[in-house]
Amino acid sequence: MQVDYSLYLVTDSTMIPESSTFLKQVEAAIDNGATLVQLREKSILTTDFVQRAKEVHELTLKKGIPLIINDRIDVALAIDAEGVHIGQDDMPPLLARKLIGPDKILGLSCSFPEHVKDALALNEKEHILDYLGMGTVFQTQTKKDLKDPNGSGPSGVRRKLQLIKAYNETHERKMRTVAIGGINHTNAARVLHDTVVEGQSLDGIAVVSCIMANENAAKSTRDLLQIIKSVPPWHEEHTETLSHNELVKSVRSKHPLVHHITNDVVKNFSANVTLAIGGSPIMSELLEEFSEFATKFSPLALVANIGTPTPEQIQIYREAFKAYNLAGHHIIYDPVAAGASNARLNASHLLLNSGHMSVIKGNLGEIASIWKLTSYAQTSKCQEDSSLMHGVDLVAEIETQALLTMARQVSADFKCVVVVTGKVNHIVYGDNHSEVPGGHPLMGSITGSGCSLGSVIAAFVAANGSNHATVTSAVKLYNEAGREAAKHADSPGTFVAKFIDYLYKLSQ
Ligand code: 3NM
Repeated sequence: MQVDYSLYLVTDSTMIPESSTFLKQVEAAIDNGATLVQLREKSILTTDFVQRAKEVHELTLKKGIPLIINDRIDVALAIDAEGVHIGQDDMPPLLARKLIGPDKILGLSCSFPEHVKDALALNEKEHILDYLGMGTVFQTQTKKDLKDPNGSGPSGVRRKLQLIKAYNETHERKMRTVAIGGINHTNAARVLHDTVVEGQSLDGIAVVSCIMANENAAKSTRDLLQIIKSVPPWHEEHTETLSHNELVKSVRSKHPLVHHITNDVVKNFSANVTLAIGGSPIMSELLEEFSEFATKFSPLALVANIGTPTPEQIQIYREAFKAYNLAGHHIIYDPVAAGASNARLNASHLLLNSGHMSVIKGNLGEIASIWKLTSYAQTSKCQEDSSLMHGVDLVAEIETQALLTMARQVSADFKCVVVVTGKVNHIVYGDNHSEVPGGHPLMGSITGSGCSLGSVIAAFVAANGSNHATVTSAVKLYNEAGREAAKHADSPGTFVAKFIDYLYKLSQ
């Protein structure tokens, strides 16, 4: 049976809005695009479970979509449901398969990569499992006894998909996958598109409260389906190729807003850099206004410069990411000193799971730290190289080839342009790679010269879209201004003024 897993409704009768009933919610979902249904009842009498299963089965049969019963194989057999879903602590999959026979659908919850490995190993000998439910992606109130209550984020799903990919490449009968846990309209696109590893993608998303607790379950289902079917703005192909001069010019003519959430020490400088190239800076950490910015202003991009990531700051970034992703605006992520401490790396882990970034910019040490958060980190030999680096500054040179591999893998996992700054800057996006000569040593003696490159990239990306050429152009302009300024200044103070001047002059 070819099953469409794209929008998997898991029911819960404890969260129905007062204006509706359990069956009405399920029917609304089925009529508006749910592609399969799992009946999940945790505290209900067997007689009631069977009755409910029959009622739901009638609805699913009418639409020709499968009904899966959670845990209760006896109920599934009693009503001849199309399949069963089991958890790690339920009936062992091997026995479950024996009981339901070879033709029914069998799914298993997998919270950790080890669960996935075990499930795949089980399928090596004979066909046992059809699909894996991969959770918990984000925190959720719906299920209480979760094995991974904080959620693995998209990065956790990628790790599991790496395993699935290896399996599916060598097996005719593919293991299918859905992600579950805290998925809703604000994050479904990210879950589906940002988790793809080298062509292996999820087959669908599974949701409970997003439909079952919704006052308008029909609309909620339709909206989810629309998200599933469309390409998010950050994945759209950019076919227009503008020259460097055209890209520079368009920043001045479009006058993009660049919202900075950045550290105090660079705010003034970053604002001046933005103004010099024709952008308009906003420095705001007032999370109440982020949604308004995101819906009201365009072109607009956000610079998220991770200064000191306190819990309050993290909350501010997360609110901003939500608002900007939802409105389709670009975010430039600058993981300042990401490898200096575990706390900083954990903050980046959390933040990169909280939103889609269009560009990640950092020096070699920072990008190597971010690489540790990728699904490649466990297996690749780059790990040895990355352990040589930490903090804001690079403490060991690595081969360009290793650097590029790391940058490519960060780009592949986070689906973004990666800028590795240094004596030579590397810009990597998918198969594209460009090298841009660095600025001048005097840039290292003023504060904010690293951070405000983020402002320039943001202005370029807001005006021209996030693609390899646009980001390369921004890096080129910035470093050229540094080199030109140094020709007319031999000390840091004068250099600051000349640098701003040359950003202004070169962007005319
Ligand atoms: N299983 P919602 S999370 C049923 O992690 C279930 O395996 C999970 O509910 C897992 O869509 C979950 O409302 C509940 O967040 C998901």
